[in-house]
Amino acid sequence: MNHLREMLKVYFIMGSTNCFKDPREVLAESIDGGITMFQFREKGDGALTGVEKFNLAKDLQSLCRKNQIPFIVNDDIELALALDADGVHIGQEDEPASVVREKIGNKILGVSVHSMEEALAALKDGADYFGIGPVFPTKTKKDAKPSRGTTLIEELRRKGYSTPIVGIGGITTENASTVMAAGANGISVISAISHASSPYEAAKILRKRVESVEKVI
Ligand code: 3NM
Repeated sequence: MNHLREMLKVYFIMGSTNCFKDPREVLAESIDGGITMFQFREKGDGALTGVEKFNLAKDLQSLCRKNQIPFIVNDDIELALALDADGVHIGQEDEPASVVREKIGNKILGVSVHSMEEALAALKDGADYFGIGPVFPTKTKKDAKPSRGTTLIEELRRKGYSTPIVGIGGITTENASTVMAAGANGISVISAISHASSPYEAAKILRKRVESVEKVI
């Protein structure tokens, strides 16, 4: 899936609780700046539910569609199916990846992994890409594990696994290149774009940083 590698380059994740202004505006600006994939992650204190969540997801998906940006849903398989999203991203605490794979057919399936064991299990269950983090300390996810740098990304590459990987957690315009150099195909960020005074500029700089690192995988 070489195409997926391209799509993972600048993977913007957010929901309404991550934004200081209308999420539609934030997403539109980030798309103009050059994000390559989007994940709707409506979580945390004050997160929307029910019809409000559905309507926001629909609006964000339609922005993505207009701009040929893949639209991925975090955790909520029913929402992903109802919207006919391009894919789903799940963590270790969600339904097993094998069950999710059955439900979503050939949609994109991303799985967050934190160890070699989790990575191998996710591969067996049909994951298309791994989210590996937190690479750096993050304040965005309250229950994030301690940051571990790029060790797991490097280990997977050293052992010859070519599965597409995005790093996540505390990634900024300053440190994005480090993650790419370790063997990731892209970076996923929430606050580096959603909290930026200009999501457009932030996305543009992140894209530049990611593309300035020569990829071997
Ligand atoms: N998952 P920011 S860290 C959603 O380690 C998420 O699996 C993580 O937000 C993991 O880019 C994280 O603002 C938060 O640090 C990322």
